[in-house]
Amino acid sequence: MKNIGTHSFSKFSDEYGSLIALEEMKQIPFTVKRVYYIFDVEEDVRRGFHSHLELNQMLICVSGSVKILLKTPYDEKIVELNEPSKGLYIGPMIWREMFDFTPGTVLLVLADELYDEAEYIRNYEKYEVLAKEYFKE
Ligand code: T46
Repeated sequence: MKNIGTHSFSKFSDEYGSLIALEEMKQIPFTVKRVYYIFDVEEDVRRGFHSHLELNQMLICVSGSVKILLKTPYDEKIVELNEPSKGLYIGPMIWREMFDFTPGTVLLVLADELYDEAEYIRNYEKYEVLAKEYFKE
């Protein structure tokens, strides 16, 4: 699927525990301008329901598990994030919905731009029109 990628991060593990290091333009394929995390989500809650015009993000479930629906007018898949060494890259023009958060889940997100509500497409009909044009062969 275009503008989507899964990444496996190296883990430093020993008898004292584990550590994962993420650096921009290395494990993260962009410069990181913003970090946020989503937590305290009830099990029956579904979030997201939007796309971004240009934003690049890496989603990492540092604790617990969550499913992500990724959708374009031409394709659709669900990725489960359930380990801190797994990253889900989401590029521009991908509709996303996050659901099935297990209790205690923390979803960490690294983004290449500062927060800008004008860069969100939150209406699916509007998204579909723009995405059909964006993804057309
Ligand atoms: C995304 C998915 C994975 C801010 O003020 N600054 C921020 O950087 C962010 C991300 C959000 N907010 C405010 C905007 C809303 O009033 O926090 C509130 C909740 O945001 P939203 O409803 O957009 O949350 P989600 O979980 O639907 O989406 C978030 C990100 O917004 C989005 O970029 O890709 O997580």
